[in-house]
Amino acid sequence: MAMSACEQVDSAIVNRNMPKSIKITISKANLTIIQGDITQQATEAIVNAANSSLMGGGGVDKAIHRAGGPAILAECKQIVTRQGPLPPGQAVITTGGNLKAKFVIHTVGPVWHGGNRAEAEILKSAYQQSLKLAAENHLTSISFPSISTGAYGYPVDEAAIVALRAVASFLQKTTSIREVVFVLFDSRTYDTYAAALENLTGEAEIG
Ligand code: AR6
Repeated sequence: MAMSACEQVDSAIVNRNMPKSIKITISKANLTIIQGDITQQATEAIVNAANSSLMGGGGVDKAIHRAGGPAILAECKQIVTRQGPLPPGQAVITTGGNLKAKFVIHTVGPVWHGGNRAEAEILKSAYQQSLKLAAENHLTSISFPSISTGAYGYPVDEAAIVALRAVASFLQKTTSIREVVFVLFDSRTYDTYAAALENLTGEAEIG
């Protein structure tokens, strides 16, 4: 009895310290989910869950501008001067400044209003426009945070399904992109994406 209690304690410690990740293959690309901080990612681009002003904010937006330095905001200002505020569901690209990632792709997810204001379409578009922009710039790897599920209030379980489906359907087409990583900040968000990914891989479309 004492022995098995000990083993349980050991395995609990191992599980707590184990890096969490799941990787699947879709067409020619890997899709990975991990728990972590997106500012530390070394993919060619990382995606920022920005707001339409592109002037920074809280959450992942704040973390990216802080880690990447002022060159990112300088380019965002030029973009807004040129084309105005960025509508939800659209994406633009800037330098990554001091980040490991060479580029930041800024997109704006929907604010959650209950689900009847085209939130799912806008969220899908935010992912797909970001991927399209990456492909147009001949990039091969990109990391995403969980867009809209922080300050914008989108329920994580619903957002995870939209996000994974949007990426999976993009990767099924011909594209330069070979690696997509979802970098999920907290364990509840990671676990929700892990469950959604397991459900989706059970479906023929991305098996
Ligand atoms: N790495 C990865 N994910 C992160 C990080 C990080 N360093 N920091 C936070 N997250 P949010 P939204 C997670 O609020 O809901 C901003 O003020 C966070 O835990 O950043 O799209 C913008 O300027 C959550 O799971 O973005 C906009 O005004 C996820 O990133 C507004 O918030 C998204 O949370 C956008 O809201």
